[in-house]
Parts: sequence; C-alpha cells; structure tokens
Amino acid sequence: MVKLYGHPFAAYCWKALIALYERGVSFTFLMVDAEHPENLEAVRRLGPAGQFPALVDGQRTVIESAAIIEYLDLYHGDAPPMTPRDPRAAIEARQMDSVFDDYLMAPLSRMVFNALRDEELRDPLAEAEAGGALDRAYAWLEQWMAGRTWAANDAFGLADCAGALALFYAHWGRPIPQEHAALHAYRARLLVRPSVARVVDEARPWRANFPLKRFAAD
Ligand SMILES: N[C@@H](CCC(=O)N[C@@H](CS)C(=O)NCC(=O)O)C(=O)O
Repeated sequence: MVKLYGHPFAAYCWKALIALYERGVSFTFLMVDAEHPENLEAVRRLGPAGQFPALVDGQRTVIESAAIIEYLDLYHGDAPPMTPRDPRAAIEARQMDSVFDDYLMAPLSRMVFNALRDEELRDPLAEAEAGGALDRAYAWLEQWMAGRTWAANDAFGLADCAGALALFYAHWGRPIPQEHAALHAYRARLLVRPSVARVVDEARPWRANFPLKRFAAD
C-alpha cells in the first residue's frame, strides 16, 4: 500500500495529492503535524530537509513532489501519464513544473516566511522584492497561457499539478492583476477540476494559518 506523508494545507502536498486523485490510486495519508510526532520524525529521516510530501511504497521512498508524480506515472493508476512518455514532449511539462515552483512558489514562500517572523525580525524589503518577482512571473505566464487550456502538452498533467497550488496560494499573497485574463481563466479552470477542488476543500480547516491572505474567498 502506498503511504503519503504530508499535511492537507501544505502546498507541495497538493501536487502529489492531485496526481494520486487523478490516477485513482489508493493510499494511506500520514499526517505530519505536532500531534503525530512519529510522522514528523519519519519525514526528517526520509529527506535531506525533512520536508513533505514523501511517498513510501514498500521498500521504496520517493521525495520531491515532481518525482513522486513521475513515480506514480510508472507504477500506480491507470490514467494517462501526467508527464508525457515521449521525452521530447516531457521537456515542456518539466519546464512548466519548474516555472511554477521556482518563479511563483519560491517568491511566495519568501513572503510567507517573512510574515511569519516576529515583527522585529522581518525584512522590510522582502515583500516588495518577492511581489515584484511574482508580478514578472504573472506577466510571463499570461503570455504563455494565452490560447492554451493547460500549461503544457495540451493535456492536464505534471505542470498543472504545480500550477494549481502555485496560482492558488500566490494569488492570496500577491493578487494576479485583473488584466491577466488568460491567467485568471486558467486558475479558474484549475479550481473546478475535481482533483484540485478536492485538495482545496480538504485544506479549508487550516486557511486561517496563512499569514498573507488578502482575499476572503477562493
Ligand atoms: N521541493 C519540495 C518542496 C517541499 C516543501 O517545501 N514542503 C513543505 C510543505 S509545502 C515543507 O515540508 N515544509 C516544512 C519544512 O520545510 O520544515 C517538493 O517539491 O516536494
């Protein structure tokens, strides 16, 4: 039986969960929080930074959300692969996965960590710098998404798993400008996808923990 260590509110766990739901894989979810110290201890052991998600499948451990998705493509579920089998096509999926992780999630994380610090330890430039990085990424993504339904390869896949969590949370920290119609439409399309709607719903009880939430809804 596949086991996934994670937390329902943790952005990168969404990436793995969306793929598990899309592929109809049965798994046991192991909550990583203070009430489950044994799971905290396990993730510390499983990866260099003690982060989650971490997937355990028998003797095999897979860390890093994108690697988990590629592992599921090979070993679990009947749906078409989330990363195309053709390595030439897979380049676009991996490119967009990295764009969402590196240019949305990374600056957003800097904003979140800064906001979580005690007031006197906050970097006064962090929010503006990360916000500028997000604005540049939004503008680039607006061009990229114009005329596309999904972020890569004309099919829902790895890139959209990353896009779902990145656009969901980034928009809370730094609203996507109204004029980016293609990007707003893509975010809306993601939010009604059943696998994505499910992770959003499962995370609702922890929403108040997000320190930068500028929006009341979605
Ligand atoms: N590159 C990793 C990032 C994982 C990550 O940042 N996980 C966060 C939760 S969303 C985490 O473990 N945070 C707790 C910590 O860093 O101690 C991936 O893609 O899985």
